[in-house]
Amino acid sequence: MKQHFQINSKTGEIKGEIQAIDREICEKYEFEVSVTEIQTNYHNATILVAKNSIQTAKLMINLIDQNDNEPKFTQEIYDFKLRDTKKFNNFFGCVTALDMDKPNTPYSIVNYAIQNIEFNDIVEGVFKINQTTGQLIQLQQLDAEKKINYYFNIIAYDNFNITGSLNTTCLVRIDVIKTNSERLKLSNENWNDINFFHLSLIFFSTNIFSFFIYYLCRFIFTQCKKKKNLGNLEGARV
Ligand SMILES: [Ca+2]
Ligand SMILES: [Ca+2]
Repeated sequence: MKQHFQINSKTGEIKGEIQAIDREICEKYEFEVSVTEIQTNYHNATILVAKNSIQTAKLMINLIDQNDNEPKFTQEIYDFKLRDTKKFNNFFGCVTALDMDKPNTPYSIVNYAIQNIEFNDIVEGVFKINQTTGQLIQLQQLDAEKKINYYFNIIAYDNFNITGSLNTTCLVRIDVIKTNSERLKLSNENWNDINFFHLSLIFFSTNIFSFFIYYLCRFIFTQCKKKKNLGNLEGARV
């Protein structure tokens, strides 16, 4: 305490060492100040302290925050891998920056924005970031045959980017993974072949069964007819 604040014993003026005090380390200070009535005896050059002349008071100091911390990302580089089959409004990750200034104040509230760093490359319209949460969203389908990497910066800033705002940046690196479309196409063709085979088999089996039923009925009918003719012949003999 003593090294942070000093009092002028004659005027009562209190000074703090600005370099030594920081709200992020200690927000409140509390101490006692005493005042003493003295009497000087000029005759023999002595100082007398009057009885009951010492008074004390409590002093409480609350430090007002300053925006002296910039937001800091939890990582310098964020890597993501995206398949080129993913389409629209695909949430794929999040970046986070923390600010050590007083919580829930503009000095510590962090907002995010994308900074395009690639020459002649349009990240805008391909990716976007939620300004308040840092969530990254893919806006359109990617094509690994045209572009396999995207690089861009994200800036995190406090104090709503107005006077005295501090900021910092991180790098986002995205690899686009090619989906094996030939294999997918082949699989579809195989599936079609299998379906055709199954349908043919069902059709063939149905016809074989019908064919079997037809000959079974014909055989039974023939046997019945023979039996009937034999009965008639025996009746004629009698
Ligand atoms: Ca601060
Ligand atoms: Ca800050």
